[in-house]
Amino acid sequence: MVEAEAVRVRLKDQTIREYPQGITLSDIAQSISAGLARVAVAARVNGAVMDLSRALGTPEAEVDVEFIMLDDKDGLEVYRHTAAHVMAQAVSRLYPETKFAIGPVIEDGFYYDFADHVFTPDQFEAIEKEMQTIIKADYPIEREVMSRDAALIFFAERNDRFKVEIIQDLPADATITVYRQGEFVDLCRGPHLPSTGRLKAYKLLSLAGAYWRGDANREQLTRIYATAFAKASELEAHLKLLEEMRERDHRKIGKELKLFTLAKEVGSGLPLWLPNGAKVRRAIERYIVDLEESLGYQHVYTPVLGSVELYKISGHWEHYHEDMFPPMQMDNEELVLRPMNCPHHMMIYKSDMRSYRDLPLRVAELGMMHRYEMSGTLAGLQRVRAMTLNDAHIFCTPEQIESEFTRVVRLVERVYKDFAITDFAYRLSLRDPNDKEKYVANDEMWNKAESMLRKSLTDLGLPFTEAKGEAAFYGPKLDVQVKTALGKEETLSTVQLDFHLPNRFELEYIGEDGKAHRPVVIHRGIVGTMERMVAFLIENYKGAFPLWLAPVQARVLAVTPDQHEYAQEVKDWLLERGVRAEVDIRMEKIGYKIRAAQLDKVPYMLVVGAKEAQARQISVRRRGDGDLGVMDLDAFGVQIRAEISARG
Ligand code: TSB
Ligand code: ZN
Repeated sequence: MVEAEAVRVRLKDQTIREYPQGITLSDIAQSISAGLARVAVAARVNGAVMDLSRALGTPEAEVDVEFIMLDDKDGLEVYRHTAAHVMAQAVSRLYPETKFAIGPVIEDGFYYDFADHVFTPDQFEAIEKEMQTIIKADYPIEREVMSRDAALIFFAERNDRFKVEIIQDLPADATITVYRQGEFVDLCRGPHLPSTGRLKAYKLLSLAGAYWRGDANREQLTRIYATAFAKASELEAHLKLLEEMRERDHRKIGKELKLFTLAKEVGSGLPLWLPNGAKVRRAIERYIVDLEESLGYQHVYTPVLGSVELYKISGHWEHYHEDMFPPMQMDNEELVLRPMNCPHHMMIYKSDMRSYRDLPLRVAELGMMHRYEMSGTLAGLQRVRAMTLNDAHIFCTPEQIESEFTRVVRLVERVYKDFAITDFAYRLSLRDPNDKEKYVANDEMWNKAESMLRKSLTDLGLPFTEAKGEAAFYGPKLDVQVKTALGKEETLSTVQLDFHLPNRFELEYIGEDGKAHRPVVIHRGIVGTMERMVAFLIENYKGAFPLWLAPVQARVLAVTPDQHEYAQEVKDWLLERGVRAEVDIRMEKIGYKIRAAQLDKVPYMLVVGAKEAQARQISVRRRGDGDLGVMDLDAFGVQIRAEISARG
């Protein structure tokens, strides 16, 4: 008998232990302490995460072994990955016709994509129960290496079309592993927990549609989102957080406060602004147009349609085609819904002779545009197909770029302050030099524009991150990133440096030297699209808009029908003074009306009873502050108007 050679294992505390070759990681854990063996979920072997059932075979050098627990990110990932398998096993027991696509771990949980069975949320309980049975059975989870051919035969025999396709895409010499727990086998790279019994707290969360391989032309699948945590208390805390996020979702609040609606009959991604939402939007539009005019912007109006020719000149046709609605033929013209306002503004620039004295020329518009966004990405007002952008194109000389850019950044800061937006981050969005299709080809131009933007940001002392592949097709951008209630990152404001469109449109100005020069264009959206901004604000304020933006700023509540007339009078008086007011003259008790106004998040409730009516007074309640006492109507008018203009 040949004696097995020893494996030298270096543990995390740098101690070295020797074990017989072939020892498993779990035996090593056991040899250190029973407690460790109980809590370890996997191990890092020379940096690579592995199953505890793996044996150490290399006798030569030392092997670094570090046991991973659930407080380690990799550990939690292994745990959730096993949870995905347990969920799939439960599904295959309950609905044997189901076919399995992929089931990866994601931030805060995992999902599995399924086909051939129609899932509904009311099946979740049964699946969770079956998972419990599988956990109780405590099946060991076994890793098995298969050759590509063997794996193909194995999964083809089971008609697992998705797994077969995945294997077919792997190279011939790929090491393929499957994981087995009880009767369930899944193609998987692992690693996994040692046995199903290690799983504790888990929950199925939601259903969503998904495409096989994320490709809209391939088969549609059903995705079950779920999550798992080491402890029940952690799961509970997470579910509570999810609930709070859902409570803040602008789609939910938008419905409750009657701000906007979407109708299948109108079309996907085409929102309808209800009176309340329209009031908020109008307040924002007035605010930003006034502010921009005070800063030297020239507001214009241009049509939502443009000829295909225009977009061929701009380059949208070549680089942005996929985001555009298809063209329509009329007489001898081919027209498209514009996806951006820039080409129209280029033509405004070109409508007259320009000299250096006219620059910077800041052409602004609340410009409506249409984009063909993928249906799966549409979300309430956040991502739509018809949108209005607080847009401007600043035409300037190369020397003016820096100061104009700074002015725009200052404007962003000012607007965010007025809207009380504090949670945002700057992102320098660069091109991906390998993506030849998306970006115009001109290395020199890109290098120049990108380094100019980077320098300006550094000079301004703004903290920013950089992202490749996020630039516009014509130039790099400074994007202002925010997070939605559901945790998704979106761009709200954008400032873009463009040397491309001025060339394409052959823009010129006469310089001091009397010669023709080419201007530069800064594209910028401050409020961004009305749609995305209002979606963001709804979530930011949880529906409780500050006074200056609230759809209804004051609601007059009549105590009895005797005060209906006076209530109407107060409302009209306020309306005339530019305060968005309404009455509640329903046949309800005053307590009910106050609660209703609170639910509607109305900032001011003006209660009018017999006494108030007689003295031309109102009893004032403020959202969050309660009763402020009785006031003369005139005094209240002065106060609320001052408060509105202060945007407090
Ligand atoms: C700033 N030509 C520039 C403009 O001059 C432009 O259109 N830039 S953009 O493509 O980045 O779009 C401007 C802003 O519109 C984005 O930063 C984003 O805030 C908003 N936006 C883009 N797509 C959508 C959409 N589908 N739904 C809602 N808002 C959107
Ligand atoms: Zn533009």
